[in-house]
Amino acid sequence: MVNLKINDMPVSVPEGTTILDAARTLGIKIPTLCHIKMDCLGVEHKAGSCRICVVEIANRPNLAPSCCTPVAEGMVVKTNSLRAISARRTVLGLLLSNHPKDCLICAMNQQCELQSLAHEFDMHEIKYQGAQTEFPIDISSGAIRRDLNKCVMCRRCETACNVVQTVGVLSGINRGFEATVGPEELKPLLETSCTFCGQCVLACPVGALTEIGYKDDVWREINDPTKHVVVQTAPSVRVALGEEFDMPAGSITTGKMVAALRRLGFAKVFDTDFSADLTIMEEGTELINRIKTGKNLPILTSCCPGWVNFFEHQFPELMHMPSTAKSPQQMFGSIAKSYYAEKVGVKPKDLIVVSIMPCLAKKYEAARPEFAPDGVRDVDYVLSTRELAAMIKEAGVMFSALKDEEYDNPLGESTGAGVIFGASGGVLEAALRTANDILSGKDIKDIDFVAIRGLEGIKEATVQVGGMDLQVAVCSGLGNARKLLTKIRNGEAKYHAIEIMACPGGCINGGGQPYTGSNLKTLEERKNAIYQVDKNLPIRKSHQNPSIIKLYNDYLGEPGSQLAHKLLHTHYFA
Ligand code: HC0
Ligand code: SF4
Repeated sequence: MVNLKINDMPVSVPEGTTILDAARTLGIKIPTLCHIKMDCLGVEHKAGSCRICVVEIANRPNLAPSCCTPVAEGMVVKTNSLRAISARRTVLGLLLSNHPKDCLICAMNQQCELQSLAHEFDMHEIKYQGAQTEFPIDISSGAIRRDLNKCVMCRRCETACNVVQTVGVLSGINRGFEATVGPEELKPLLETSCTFCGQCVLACPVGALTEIGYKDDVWREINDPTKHVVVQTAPSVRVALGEEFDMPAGSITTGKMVAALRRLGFAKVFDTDFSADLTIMEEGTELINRIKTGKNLPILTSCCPGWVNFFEHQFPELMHMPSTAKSPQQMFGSIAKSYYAEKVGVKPKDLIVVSIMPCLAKKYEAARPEFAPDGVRDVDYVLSTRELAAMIKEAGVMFSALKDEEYDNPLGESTGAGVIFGASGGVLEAALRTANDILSGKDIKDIDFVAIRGLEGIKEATVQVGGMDLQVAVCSGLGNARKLLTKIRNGEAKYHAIEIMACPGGCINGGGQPYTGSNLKTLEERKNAIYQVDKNLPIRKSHQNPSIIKLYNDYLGEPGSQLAHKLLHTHYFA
């Protein structure tokens, strides 16, 4: 242990502890901006670049950044000396001088860490006035908005992209006044290998990286009497939306969310969990066929669009491995614009499908040309969990006071297998539940594949399915995916099936989820809530979903049929 004094108080902490963490054990908060513990990502970003966290150390001539200065025996630290406070105020003043002042209309209004610091420091004037940088705003991707005029050079996005996701799109570029963080030559994101996972958006403390919003378009469609506007809600939205309304993390808000969506004016409120069940029918059939023939193993799940973008860019030689099944979001769109549109007698162009997703890559996925047969998109608009909360607030709906309501049918009926898609391991568990029943010809009761649950980045297990031992793996976070796929490419690992999700922990930690989720505890609560929803449901296997059975009987025929292939499968691009 190392003994030191902070603000005249003695403290003992393990060697290697930073002054910032040592101070926290004494209940002393040193302000920070660039520092972030992304504990859900297993990374601590301590660049020491913003200098907001500087402290005075006795007998050292310079102030030291506390986030990256380790404690030393006998050290005497002052966190609130006049010198430290003045230096912080100068740094903050300089940052504010070159920062746009449109806080009232910024997407990060009231969630911006720079704004909070200005408030905490009681700053009331911009001392330094001068030129401001003028970078063009990038909205090329339709998913992520990049406004580098707001960048504070904390480089958290760089850590999320390069260290956690290993995509390597973002780095420090330019020099002096033009210095910023972005892709090489400041290319539009669409022209880079960005996956649109949105982990950089979650990491950004200000409004430099935010999502591209579609709320206004959705309001317009809802209020157009010629349009029939339906909505689908992704599995993990229901366990995070409550955080936007000050409910504890892990609150299950399914019924309130459905009620709120009706009050916003959607004609029908449907569930992506329904089409997650449908995905299992198609992907599960592929899994069984590949196991029986021994060909194209391992099968890789393909429902996460960030992950699809990643393998298209980074592992094109493994393109035969991902399932060809569309994601539940896109399956929902295809079925809504065919089966459902026919049922209710609405032309596909007049049926508007809106998705509520925890994910920013879903915005990009919905806009991919292959998902717009005859020029009509299967999914018209994708809103994030945060955007849905904003719509609810804008409409004056008192979310916490709403009484639970049920989804509409037929595209609102789902099983426990559908909802667990929202947490890492859930897609594979759902597929195994179905494959086990089909291969054994039994209704197996023991359906909890706990070995593949949890927030760990890579999980491996041998599972018994249909009397066979299957080697499976689950991985979340693209850095982990890279590790696993490299082993597969080199022939160092053999599996039958692998689930991959781009965001660490799965969709519960998607780039469109409330900003409150960047700590492990919140993610644990969201994950536990997902499995609680599963446990509470009377049907927990996709192939037992009555609406899915009816869809195949009345419309699609068998899983893998010609029509199923046309509507529910896709192809990938190198
Ligand atoms: Fe997911 Fe999905 S589980 S990717 O995380 O598969 O976004 O929640 O909606 O499509 O169902 C996200 C979440 C979905 C899809 C589903 C899958
Ligand atoms: Fe990197 Fe993901 Fe951000 Fe793209 S969205 S820049 S891949 S972290």
